[in-house]
Amino acid sequence: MAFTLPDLPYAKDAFGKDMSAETFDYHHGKHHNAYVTKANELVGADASLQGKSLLELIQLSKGGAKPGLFNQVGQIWNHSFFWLGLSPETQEPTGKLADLIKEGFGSTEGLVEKLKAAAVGHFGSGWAALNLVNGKLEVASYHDADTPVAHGAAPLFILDVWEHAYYIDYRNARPGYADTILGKHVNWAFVAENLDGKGAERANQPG
Ligand code: MN3
Repeated sequence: MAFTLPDLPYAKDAFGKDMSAETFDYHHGKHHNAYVTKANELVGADASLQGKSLLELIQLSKGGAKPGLFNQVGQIWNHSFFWLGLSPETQEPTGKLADLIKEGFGSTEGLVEKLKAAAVGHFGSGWAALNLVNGKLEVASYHDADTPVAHGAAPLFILDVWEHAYYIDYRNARPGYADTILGKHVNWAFVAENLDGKGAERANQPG
């Protein structure tokens, strides 16, 4: 079975100028799709990889074991999870998530500032992330195709900080992109759902 490009969970014009339809055309339709196509080529050429899920392929290719494959499967998972973590409408964290945010960062604004610092301070291509580690929220960043699921973290949210994520709408201004998306478009309901530790599975695909 081949991996597929997951549908976006909203219309591609739902974010207006904050993340334009043109950005989705390129970022989802071309970049994300290219990772799917290349992963399928690599799996198709190696019988030992067939029938394995996305998460299984990430596990067996990580840490330099199969870097070419890791880049593709890591990026399929990262992008699938990234799209799920965005909301066209502005939300507020509630319940247990709100309590954990207060405990770890003082306020939602405090958490957003830490995520923004991780996004803006990350040199080059990669991802800023919010993970659940030993029952606490933790901000992290990852280079290139690296992914929280390769490090045993329970992922709650990730933000793409590759230039292709913002260049159409924000040109070179990564801080403006991070401000807008983190301040207005985090799907906090999805983040809260992932407190069950099953976030990794939500962007998985069977092999
Ligand atoms: Mn991307």
